Amino acid sequence: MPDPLPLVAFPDLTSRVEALERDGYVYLPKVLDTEKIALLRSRMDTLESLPESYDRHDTPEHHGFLNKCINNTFNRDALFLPFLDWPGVIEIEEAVHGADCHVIGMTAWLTGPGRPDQSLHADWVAVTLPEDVMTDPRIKIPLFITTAHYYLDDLYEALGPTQFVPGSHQSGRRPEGETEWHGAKPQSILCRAGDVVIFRSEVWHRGTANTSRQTRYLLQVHYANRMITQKYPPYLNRFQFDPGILAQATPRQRRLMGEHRKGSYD
Ligand SMILES: O=C(O)CCC(=O)C(=O)O
Ligand SMILES: [Fe+2]
Repeated sequence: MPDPLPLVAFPDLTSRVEALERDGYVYLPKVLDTEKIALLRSRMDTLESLPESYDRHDTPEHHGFLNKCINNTFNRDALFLPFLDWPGVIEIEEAVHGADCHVIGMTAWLTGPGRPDQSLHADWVAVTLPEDVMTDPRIKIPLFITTAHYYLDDLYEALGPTQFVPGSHQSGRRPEGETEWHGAKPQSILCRAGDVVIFRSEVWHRGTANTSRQTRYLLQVHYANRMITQKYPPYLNRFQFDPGILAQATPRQRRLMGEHRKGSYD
């Protein structure tokens, strides 16, 4: 078993942004306190899945293991609204995606005992390029999409941590059935409850098997450059912002949800 992924807490915004660009991920310890973690977990327990929103709620009884995935969480309960622009995270996101960036999705995800390994994947590779082009120092691929993972458990191998393949965001492509990149193998993120890891969509990664007797709780917030639009299902006039939630949203939160200044194509 390879060592866990090195988790370095960089001291300031500049070095955190550099880490995200260079390493493909950045680690932020102790972002949430125990009270907030407990609140989020209990609210995630009670949220009900809406099949039309592409939510998922597989149960151990009917599907072999718990897999509950709730989309648009910011719109389901005001507790989640501040996670559009949580302090410490939003500064990094605005630095890499621009001050006019979007939150393109927010998901509460419970994975119970029996959840199998995911296959190694990249969430999105905007431009596929040959490796020698990727390693040319003149080439710097912008960060188009990143995800902030709010871990709500102390992670250990049996709980099914996320694994990253270090350096794989420099491959210029998605993995094609491979399990390593230039000898680098998937390494587990063994962080503490309340820690956050932000990663580029090009990083080869996977969620791993939950062989414990415990459910893993994860909040995912997906950010993107302004030109990339929100993915809030259901589509074609059926997604509705909750008026009560919208009434509480700050101008920045409204902008993250799509109330941006007019630009090309608007
Ligand atoms: O479950 C995890 O830790 C990672 C999930 C993931 O990468 C995905 O579903 O795209
Ligand atoms: Fe993924």
